[in-house]
Amino acid sequence: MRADPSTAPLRHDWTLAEIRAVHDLPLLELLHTAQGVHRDHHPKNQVQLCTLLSVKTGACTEDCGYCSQSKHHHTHVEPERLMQVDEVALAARRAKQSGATRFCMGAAWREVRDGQQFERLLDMVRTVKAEGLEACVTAGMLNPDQARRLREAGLDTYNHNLDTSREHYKSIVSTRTYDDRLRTIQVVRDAGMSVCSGGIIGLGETVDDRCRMLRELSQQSPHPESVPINALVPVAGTPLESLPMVDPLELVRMIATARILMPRAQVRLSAGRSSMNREAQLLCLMAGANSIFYGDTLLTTPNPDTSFDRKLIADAGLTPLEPKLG
Ligand code: SAM
Ligand code: DTB
Ligand code: SF4
Repeated sequence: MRADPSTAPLRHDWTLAEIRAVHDLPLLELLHTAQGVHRDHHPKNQVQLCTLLSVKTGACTEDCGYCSQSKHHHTHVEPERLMQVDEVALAARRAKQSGATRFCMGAAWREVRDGQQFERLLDMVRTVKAEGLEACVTAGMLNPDQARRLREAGLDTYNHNLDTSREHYKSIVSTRTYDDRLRTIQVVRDAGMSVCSGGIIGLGETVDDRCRMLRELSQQSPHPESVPINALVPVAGTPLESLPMVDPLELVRMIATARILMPRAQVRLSAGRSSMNREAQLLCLMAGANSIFYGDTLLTTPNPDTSFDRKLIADAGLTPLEPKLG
């Protein structure tokens, strides 16, 4: 009799060569394997709708080469102060009415600082939780006390991406280190929140860099509960503005490999859908993606509009994950 795959032990010791071998499988073979793992661990034909809101936009002191919100780059983004809690409450209510079950708030900070703004962020978390939504925040580095207070406010998940391999990271960001990222992820884990950590492809990295990033994530024990895979949205005025668009099939490979390495994680098809056709997006879902961002903008860049996504979901016979009652 076949052992129950959903309770089988997970691996944390994938080698680079093994990951690369999975990643480079013939595409149909890779898709078949990834879809098998997906069905063993997740409901079939389901997609979670997540809403993103930039609660504090721009003027970030970090110099992430891809980001529209760094004060080191001159982009279309006009800095905005931290939003008011009632504005966030309204956005969360709308998100829930439109069918989203997860609400992700982004703040363009290098790190969270104690004080009035942090108190307001905690209130935002309480408001989102009061709507019965999963709540996720991404706001830069955290110390253990801040992580504990976010957890106590009801925060489910903190997002902090590794973005790329340790080796390539230095060419993308100079104002913080890979170890800074790993430290915050550990602080989130120690506070008892779920970890959302993934990366971006299309930053001029090699395929080995992509596989190294997946090795880094899959070595964590437990695996991150949530793994967002972004394709670079090139933003005019950033150092990476002229990089070529990612071939959507490379995103499919990345999602499939993440699915196989981290069978229970929620793998999230994140930035980059605006430049992909429906068929490529469906291949990403076939490869094991659990969710999409739903709403006309991501943080500062466009996302497919909701009518496009509703039609995609209907035509593919997908079921959005049900909002919790109450
Ligand atoms: N300041 C916080 C931090 O450092 O984690 C959070 C905000 S940041 C906008 C969240 C993530 O969005 C980044 O780690 C990156 O992976 C992704 N991201 C940002 N700009 C992007 C772009 N132009 N294209 C694709 N992904 C992007
Ligand atoms: C993640 O990995 N992707 C989301 C979320 N986490 C916060 C953000 C994507 C941002 C895309 C660029 C923008 O809109 O500014
Ligand atoms: Fe700041 Fe986050 Fe953008 Fe980096 S990715 S510049 S830390 S907002």
